[in-house]
Amino acid sequence: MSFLCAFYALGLRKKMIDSMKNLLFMMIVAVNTVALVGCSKDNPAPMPQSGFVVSKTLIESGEVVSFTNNSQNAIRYEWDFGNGQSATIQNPTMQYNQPGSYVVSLSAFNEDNQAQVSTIIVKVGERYLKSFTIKQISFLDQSGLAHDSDGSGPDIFFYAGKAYNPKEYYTFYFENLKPDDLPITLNMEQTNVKLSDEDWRFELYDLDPLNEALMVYWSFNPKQYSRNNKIEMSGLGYLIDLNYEIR
Ligand SMILES: [Ca+2]
Repeated sequence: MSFLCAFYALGLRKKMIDSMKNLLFMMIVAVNTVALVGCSKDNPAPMPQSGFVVSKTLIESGEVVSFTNNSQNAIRYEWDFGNGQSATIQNPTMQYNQPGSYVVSLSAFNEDNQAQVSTIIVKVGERYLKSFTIKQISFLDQSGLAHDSDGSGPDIFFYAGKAYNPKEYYTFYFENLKPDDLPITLNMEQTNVKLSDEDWRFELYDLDPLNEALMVYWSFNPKQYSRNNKIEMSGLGYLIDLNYEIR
C-alpha cells in the first residue's frame, strides 16, 4: 500500500508572532500548529502488465539465455525458469543443461501486490545431422589418378555413424561429379540422425562400379564443435561443411 500524505504547516497567526517572546516559544508553537490535513490512499494502483523477451527460444544444452523484462506498472518480479530455479531480479539469465521444453513465467506485481503472469517456452534441443555441403574435393586419388576409370567423375555419397559403426547412416548420392557442379549439398536420407556426444566418423565414398572407394574421412566428436549449425571439415584438398539443425 502507498499513502501519499500531505502535511501543511498552518501559518502562524500574525498576532501570535507579534506576541512571541522568544525563539524557543516560536518553535514550540510552530511544531504544535503543524497539522496533518490530508493523508488518504491513492487511487488503486494500475494493474501490472507482465511481459518479457528471451534472447533465444531454441538452444542447445549448456547455453545461457537472457531475459529482458518489459513489464509495465510493476515494482516486483518473480521468475520461474521451469527448471526448478527462480529469481526476483529484473533481467535475469539462465543456463539450461538438459534437453526439453521449459515454460518460463514472469509474475509482475504492482504496488497493491496484484500480479499478472506471462510465459514463454524455451526449448533445449539436440543436434540432428542434416546434410553435407561439398565446396571443394580432390578429383584425384592419393595415387594421382582419377577416382573413376572412365573419367566421368566420381559418384559420391557420405556415410556417417558413430566410430564403432561408421556406415549406419548415409546421404543421397550424386553421379559423375564435375568441378563445375560444386558446391553441392548431399542430404541425409534418414531424418532423425541425432549427433551424440561421442566420436563419429564421416566418410566420403565414390560409388563408381570399377573403383568403389573411400575418398576421404573425418573422425571427431561433433558436439565439441561450433554452435553455428555447421562444422567445417577440411584437408587433403577437400572442403566440406557438415550441416546440422537444432530441434
Ligand atoms: Ca562416374
